[in-house]
Amino acid sequence: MRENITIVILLVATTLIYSLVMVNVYDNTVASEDTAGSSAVSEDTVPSGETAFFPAETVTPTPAPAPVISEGPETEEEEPSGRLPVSIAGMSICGRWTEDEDDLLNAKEQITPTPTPVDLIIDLDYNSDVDDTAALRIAAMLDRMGRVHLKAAMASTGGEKVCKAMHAQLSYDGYGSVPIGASAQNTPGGSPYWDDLIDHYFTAGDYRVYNSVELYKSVLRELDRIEKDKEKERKRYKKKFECKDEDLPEELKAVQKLKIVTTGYLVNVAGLLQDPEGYSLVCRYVDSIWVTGGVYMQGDDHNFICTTDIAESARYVLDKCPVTLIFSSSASIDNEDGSSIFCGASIQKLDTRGTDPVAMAYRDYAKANNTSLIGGRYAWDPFCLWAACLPMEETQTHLEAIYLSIDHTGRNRFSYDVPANCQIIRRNTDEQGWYTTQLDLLINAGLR
Ligand SMILES: [Ca+2]
Repeated sequence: MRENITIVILLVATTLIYSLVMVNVYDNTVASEDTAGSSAVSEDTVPSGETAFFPAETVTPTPAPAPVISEGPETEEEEPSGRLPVSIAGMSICGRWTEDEDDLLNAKEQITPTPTPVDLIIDLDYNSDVDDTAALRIAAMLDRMGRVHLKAAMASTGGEKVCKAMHAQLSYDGYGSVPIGASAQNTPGGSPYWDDLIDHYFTAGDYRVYNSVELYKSVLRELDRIEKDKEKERKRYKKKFECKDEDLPEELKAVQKLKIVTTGYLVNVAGLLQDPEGYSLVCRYVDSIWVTGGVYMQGDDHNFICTTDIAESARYVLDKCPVTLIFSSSASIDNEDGSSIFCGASIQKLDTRGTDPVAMAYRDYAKANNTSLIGGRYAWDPFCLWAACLPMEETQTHLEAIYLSIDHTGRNRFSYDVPANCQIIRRNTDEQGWYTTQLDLLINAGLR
């Protein structure tokens, strides 16, 4: 009896295996016939039962893996050359590179996700120099990677063109919905790259522009609403568990705050602090303000001295700012031998089609100034933005307490002789190439 059962089981199993083999042979034959003459599997030749090559528009987004910028494991696997392998979802970026001249694309550190992305407002002059475009690109890429939430982009230069140009770049990077703040003081300005960016990438559809002080307040009011809801939760929790504030879970204790990074003039931030509601909101919901500016140990920085109003704005912010104020001074990107961190060289090489807005801006700037940016441009703005948004152990930076004074002309002076009133970003190492690589990887991540 037992032998009969065994024979029956064997027969059934053999039949099943035969059926499966034949189905597989049939599917492979069909796929092979459909793809004759082509080594690639096309969207039209999806083997039955497989989902790997669905047309892009039908792919259901899956939870993103950890964003990684890394050198990657040493394997025999062939790497594509000529472009960084970048996932459009922005969740996987590999810094490996096969061409010797592009060795600066070999990242030596990893960027890993933070549990809670930093809410960020970036405030740019986006006119007189071109590194603002690199800073805006890095802000968008860090958002794409889940490292920041880019809540708004402010222009500290006046006029509508600068707002349209910023919107154009953001649109290219998929961030056309980010609201734009127009200069609170309508500081005059012009730029060699605005027209090019507007002509190529401006779309009116999702263009939203506001007075920058009003936009700052609007974003901060949203944090106020979140905090008020959280306060109700805290009360409910304490009542339910009959406990005190210190017994609350960490996620209920924490107040959500944002970071402001300026890469231009401080006119908008000064306007925000002069506004009573704005000042109150900054006190409660701004973690820190990171400012690109300051000549170390003393000197004339364009971001402080450009006009009398700009100088007064810088003085006002330095004097009145109620939260941590951090400066990315010349010492942040300069070595003592006078050399500096540059970035933006590789995006120009990689943009072979001439369509990337950051590369476009670098080329326009070089042409207008009758110079070459083949080696990149000073990394003043992108460095400050990058250092502000990521943990300092990742950016190989630290903060140093210092005293800063700014006179009526905007001329600044740092000093260690008196109690500190701010901090400056310092690098842990003089290896400028490492910092260039980190910045360029993020800039290049936006390349299509
Ligand atoms: Ca700038």
